[in-house]
Amino acid sequence: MNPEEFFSKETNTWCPGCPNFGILASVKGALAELATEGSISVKDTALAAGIGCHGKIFDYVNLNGFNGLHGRVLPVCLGMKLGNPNLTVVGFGGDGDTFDEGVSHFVHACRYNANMTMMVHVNQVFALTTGQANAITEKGFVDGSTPLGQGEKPINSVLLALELGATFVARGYALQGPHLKEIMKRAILHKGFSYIDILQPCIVYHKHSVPYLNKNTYKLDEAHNISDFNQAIEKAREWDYSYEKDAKVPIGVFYETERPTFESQWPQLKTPWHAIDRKINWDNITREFK
Ligand SMILES: Cc1ncc(C[n+]2csc(CCOP(=O)(O)OP(=O)(O)O)c2C)c(N)n1
Ligand code: SF4
Repeated sequence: MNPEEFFSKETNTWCPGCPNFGILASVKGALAELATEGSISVKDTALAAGIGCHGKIFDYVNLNGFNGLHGRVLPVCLGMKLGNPNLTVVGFGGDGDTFDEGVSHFVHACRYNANMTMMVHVNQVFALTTGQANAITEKGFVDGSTPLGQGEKPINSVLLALELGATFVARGYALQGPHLKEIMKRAILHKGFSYIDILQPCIVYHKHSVPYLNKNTYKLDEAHNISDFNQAIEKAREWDYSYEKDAKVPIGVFYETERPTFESQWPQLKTPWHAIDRKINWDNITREFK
């Protein structure tokens, strides 16, 4: 299958050169390769996205799904998964979307371990609303809403996912497309909740991160044992999402483990109730609203 089979006719309104284009190309490539290998069925793959620059990806990948409210990607993904556990479900969130408005959903998604993938575009600002500081913005960042500088330390989102019990935790870089595509494939194939922290520097409102990330990212290799939780924590602590020190920024898979998925523990889902052909009389149901 060719990645361009996911081409959509929607006009792309991302800024020219935005690293979101790298994420888009990687997603299309990953889905096309998984479909070609027979690991996923395109008709049984569903996307969800939040609101923000990242959320526009929903319009640019020609697949079924649901573009929900700001911060509510994960409840939408879980709803789709419980509605039809056979679906391959992939969510796209912004870092504001996921770690400000929707942070409680993230906490519980990591705990629940439903079999789905969450990809977060980490650009360290609320980009669509013109670059305000969010939960991953570094301390000291100055913009129109924080003229005296952001006062709080950023959340270390990889560390948070690990501590909360996500069973697949990785970080990719939008400007390292082929590497990101491989991470995406592994995340989608993982049985359980997969989290990918995608560094996606906004070249308008957070452009200082581009040279820093280009210089400081490095790929985790075989020396890193992905089944060793303590090693994963150690790697996650190498970079705290700030720019004061010349810290190394690991990208790749930090951790992968197995535990029962949320849906496998629901007795209601043992019979394929989602496939039951229910006899619904729409006239009766909707009569009072007519
Ligand atoms: C509940 C709610 N609060 C606020 C907004 C306004 N809003 C729309 S997009 C956005 C910023 C999105 O930032 P982020 O999630 O980091 O995504 P990015 O634009 O950076 O990709 C905000 C605050 C909204 N649409 N809904
Ligand atoms: S504002 Fe930033 S994140 Fe949004 S499209 Fe432009 S470069 Fe990309």
